[in-house]
Amino acid sequence: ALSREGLIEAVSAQMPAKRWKHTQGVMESAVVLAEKYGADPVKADIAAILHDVAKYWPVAEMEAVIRDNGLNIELLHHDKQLWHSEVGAFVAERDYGVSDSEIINAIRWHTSGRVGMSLLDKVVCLADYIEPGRDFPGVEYIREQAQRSLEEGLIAGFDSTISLLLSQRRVIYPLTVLSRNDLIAQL
Ligand code: DGI
Ligand code: FE
Ligand code: FE
Ligand code: FE
Repeated sequence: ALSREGLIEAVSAQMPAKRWKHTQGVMESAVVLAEKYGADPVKADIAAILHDVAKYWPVAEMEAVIRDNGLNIELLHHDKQLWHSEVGAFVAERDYGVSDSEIINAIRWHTSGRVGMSLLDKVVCLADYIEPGRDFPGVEYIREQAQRSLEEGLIAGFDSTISLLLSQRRVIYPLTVLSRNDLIAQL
């Protein structure tokens, strides 16, 4: 496996500067949330470094990796924006030598969430919403809710994503809704 510095070098080289800046923000927020809520900050940091590693892969390459490796084929029927987390989790293990399943899962579920999100899944997914560089409408409310609990923060985050998708008449990936409902059930 690569060292932390090696990972940073390899991942940052795969994306435009603005996406690397976002990733650095997610690293910072993920460590803060991990410390506040009792997750492992070292794992949060590594998952954050890698979470968007596949974000700029050509669509055809993402599709090939999903098909050729028995990943979640269902995703191919949904928005391409959802593919990079599945592909990222796979390449983190295959190409970057990450063997920790908690880290791999946090990468895999960072966009949609899942039913029964782990503590680390929640930290990374919420950090992705609230990192300091984010400035979409409603982000301040999500940051406030994130101070109350991981679940409140994530519900606010998923609600904003679902609202945006509704307003744009886009298809909602069912797992996004199931994740949001499951978080409400956890309150
Ligand atoms: O990769 P990031 O931009 O940092 O953030 P992300 O991994 O949370 O991806 C956000 C994108 O994914 C955004 O364009 C909205 C899209 N997305 C998230 N959930 C759904 C979705 N798109 C559809 N169509 N359906 C979803 O349920
Ligand atoms: Fe992402
Ligand atoms: Fe996200
Ligand atoms: Fe991200």
